[in-house]
Amino acid sequence: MKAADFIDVLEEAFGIGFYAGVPDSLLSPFTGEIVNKYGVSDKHIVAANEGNATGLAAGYHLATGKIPCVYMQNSGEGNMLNPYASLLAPEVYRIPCVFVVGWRGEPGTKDEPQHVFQGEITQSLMELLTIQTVIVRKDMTTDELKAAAESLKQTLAEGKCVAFIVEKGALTSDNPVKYVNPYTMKREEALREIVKGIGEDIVVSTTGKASRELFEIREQNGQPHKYDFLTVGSMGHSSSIALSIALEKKDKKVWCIDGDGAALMHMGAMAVIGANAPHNYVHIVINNESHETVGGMPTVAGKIDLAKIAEGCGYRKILKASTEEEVAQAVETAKAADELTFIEIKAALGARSDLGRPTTTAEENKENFMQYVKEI
Ligand SMILES: Cc1ncc(C[n+]2csc(CCOP(=O)(O)OP(=O)(O)O)c2C)c(N)n1
Repeated sequence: MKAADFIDVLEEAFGIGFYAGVPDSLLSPFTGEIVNKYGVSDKHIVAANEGNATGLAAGYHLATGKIPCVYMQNSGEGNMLNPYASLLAPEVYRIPCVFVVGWRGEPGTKDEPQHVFQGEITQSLMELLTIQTVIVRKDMTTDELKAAAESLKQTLAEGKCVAFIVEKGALTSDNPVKYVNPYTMKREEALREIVKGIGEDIVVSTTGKASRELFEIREQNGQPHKYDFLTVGSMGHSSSIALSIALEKKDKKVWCIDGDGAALMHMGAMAVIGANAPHNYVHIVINNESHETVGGMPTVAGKIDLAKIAEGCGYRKILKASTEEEVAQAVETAKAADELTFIEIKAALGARSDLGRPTTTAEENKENFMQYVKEI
């Protein structure tokens, strides 16, 4: 089904006029059409995390009495669960909302390890939350969707929430959005410079293509993977993982390679890092001002000053880079420093089309890494 038709049906049936969410590659035809229609505006907010999106949806309903729509990858269910269960739920404020959920790891399909369990529990979790669900399958017609939407009208009128769980490939678009930013150095080029400069230090890398590129750079360099903990899921938590490693391994340098979307998703972690201020911790944010991995929808990182936030949180040394030379220089400075350091790297959008995925399992990655951390 065309994503534009899907949006028309939802808007006609439910009167939706506000969207908030975190993008998902599987939903990119849908989010692209929202961008085509509303841009990024007060009718369409790219949220920091799915809980943030759910809060925004609640505010929209309180202000207008109308029904909001929250979109997300199914990995965001955990983030939305708290504001759903303690704010939107009929047992609390009874606030209606339409969730559109990308179904990664759908049982019977092949997907990455971080999506398998979440994929298995996606629908049952919604049911546990008493959110009525409709599965949007690849062969669903617009008339079938209209009938499904019709059957949900009463539920929403009662102030309850509903969810459309979208199968991979079910929504398509003829008008994909091409996202751009003003920077020239690609994330992978920055990563190559980082790897060159850090030697055998410990690395914790973030969710998405940054970890996939890091894995391939190690392969190409003939290096082992034991230095790197690849945070393939749990977006936004790599900086916290790195913090407690740094606190335990005080005589080893620990580098967190983060993304702007991930740093924003759980930005409170930066305050906790700053307050603990381990001298051996370097927090790098590769800021392409977008969720590049899942299609490039902008984050708000282009409109705020991450380096100033780090400074305000108590990071001692703040460095910036936007060319390979500047990255090499910043990495050298951070390696020599004996204090909590933040490096903001401005990067372009885009990645190699032949980029692979880690060939070792998540558990193998953990075991190699733990063995290395134990030895040093
Ligand atoms: C809780 C959660 N929501 C959404 C996603 C889907 N997702 C995977 S990577 C990614 C974008 C990450 O953006 P950023 O940290 O800026 O890194 P970039 O892809 O730009 O390198 C998103 C939204 C996810 N994995 N987890």
